Amino acid sequence: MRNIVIGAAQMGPIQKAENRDAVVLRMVALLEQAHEAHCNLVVFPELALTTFFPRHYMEDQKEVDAWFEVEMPNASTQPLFDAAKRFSIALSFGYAELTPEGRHFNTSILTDNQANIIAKYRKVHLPGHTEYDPERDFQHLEKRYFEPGDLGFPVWQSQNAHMGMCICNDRRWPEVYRVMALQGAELIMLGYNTPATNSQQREFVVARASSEDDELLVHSCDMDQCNFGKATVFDFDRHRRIEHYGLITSQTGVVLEEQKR
Ligand code: CDT
Repeated sequence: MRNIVIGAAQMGPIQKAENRDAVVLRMVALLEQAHEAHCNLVVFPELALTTFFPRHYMEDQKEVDAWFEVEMPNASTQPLFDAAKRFSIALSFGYAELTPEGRHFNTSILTDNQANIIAKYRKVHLPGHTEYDPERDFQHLEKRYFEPGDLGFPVWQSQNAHMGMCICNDRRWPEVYRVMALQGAELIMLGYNTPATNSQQREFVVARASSEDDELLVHSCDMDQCNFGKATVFDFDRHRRIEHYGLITSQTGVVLEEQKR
């Protein structure tokens, strides 16, 4: 049996003033719980190390860049990597990545159980807008601060399973799952960061710094379930009808100018 015990590390709100060291302490506390629960893998949210800064409009690029990591691990995240290695737990978490060439991505990584980074994904589907929108109670400026990921949707072999990653808004696109499934993905790690309603956003943005809302949900996943029925009715490789799927890959229909942006 290929069993992976997975911890979904749901984190409460992170305030603007909360620094990375404080956030990493919260993440390490969740890792300790994961160790108690015998987790093999823990998945943290999108942009896990800071507040969700695309809510805030900034013009000064220096101010923007301060939310980004220029290397990983770094001094602030090293305690997280150390704890993961000590507990032999693989990690996946999201952060804002600034490359040596000055490119900005909304990124997530995967480590092996010795805290070595073995995989990286850069968010492809960036929601929101590029300019300040006075109509909105809360901004969503991912398109301003990031460029679309340039790594596609790769799949990696780790823990005896095929694994892929995507981030938040990517989850709304069936193409994402399909592209990874066609490469044999059995497990997709997906961190997200998205308050559901305006009033929830107001509460999170304005009022609370909530390590008390941090929570670990644990499930033991039998990866062999991915092969369920493969020999018979559910052999999707065999029963596909690609001659009928053209609409998925070709751009069709009416595309309004504003949708192209
Ligand atoms: N973080 C993220 O991708 N959130 C989006 C909501 C954006 S609202 C403009 C989501 O799809 O959940």
